Amino acid sequence: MHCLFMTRAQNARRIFSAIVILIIWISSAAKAQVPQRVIIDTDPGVDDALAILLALNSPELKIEALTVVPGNVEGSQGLANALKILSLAKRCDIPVAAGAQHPLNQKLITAQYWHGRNGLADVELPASQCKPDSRFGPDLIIEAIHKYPHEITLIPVGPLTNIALAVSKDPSIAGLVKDIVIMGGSITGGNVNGAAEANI
Ligand SMILES: [Ca+2]
Repeated sequence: MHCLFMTRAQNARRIFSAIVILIIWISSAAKAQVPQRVIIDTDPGVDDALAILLALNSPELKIEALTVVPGNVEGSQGLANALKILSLAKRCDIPVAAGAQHPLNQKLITAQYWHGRNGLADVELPASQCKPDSRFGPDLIIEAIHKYPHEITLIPVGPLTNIALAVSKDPSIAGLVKDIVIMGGSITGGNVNGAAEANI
């Protein structure tokens, strides 16, 4: 989640950071001959939308699923956005699953003030041809990690609620996941207060 006091400069840095993190990771993944299996856990969000489109166009990655978490927008809006993004890219073959509908221990604070009412800068994408997967996002994460042990890299680019739920339900996945690449934290100060970053 973003805070109400995040400046445009902070948000620009955040978007830039998201893209840089993915580019650095994709660059390392590119050294591998086989596309890396990834699950993107997301709260789209303009920045996440760009990150998803970048990942979709990266032959180094095989996106096994998108799982949606509330953050920049509510879960239902995030799910609609994720579906529209995949539909736009003609990738309805990738499962998209709704996850948690609220944070575990606090009230949801969204960021439509920055990302627009629909979370995508109020750009109206065409209606989605993709349908949501019926599974609960954290269950899908657990299922995929057991299906491909030591092969799945998790890429949470929103609050970590779905990851927390998945690990709580099945702690064994912690030893079976290949890697986790998080957009969160900061080395220069927070965007919620002087020290705290929203996703963390
Ligand atoms: Ca995000």
